[in-house]
Amino acid sequence: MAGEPQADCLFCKIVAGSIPATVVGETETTLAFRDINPQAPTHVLVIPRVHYPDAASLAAAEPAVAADVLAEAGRIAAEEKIDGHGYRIVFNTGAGAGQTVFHAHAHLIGGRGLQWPPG
Ligand code: IU
Repeated sequence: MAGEPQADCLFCKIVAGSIPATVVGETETTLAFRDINPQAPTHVLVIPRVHYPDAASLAAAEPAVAADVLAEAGRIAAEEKIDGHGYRIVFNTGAGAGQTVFHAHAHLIGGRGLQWPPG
């Protein structure tokens, strides 16, 4: 069923607590934790607790939860004090764009200068 945990999904396992993560934020609908391979001084992943393969499918099915993911990313940016210099919220979508984990997630990246366009 849409949104149900998937047995083979790494991020569903992090939500369930069966794989550890350095959690920096928890809400009823989201979980935020530090990326294990950080690309910047702050690199946090904000994920919905429900399983959808990417941000667009999450937003189509459960728009309020997609909004929660964005709001939580903003809250953590302020908490990490990266909001003053600017930060980026990225949803890689599809293998061709670098998506490797097919459970919707926002990358919150900041704490250093960021180039545009991204690679
Ligand atoms: P991507 O947009 O799907 O490529 O992002 C997946 C991210 O998940 C990537 O930055 C990984 O470093 C990160 N990650 C993690 O934080 N913990 C893990 O156990 C695994 C991947 I596997």
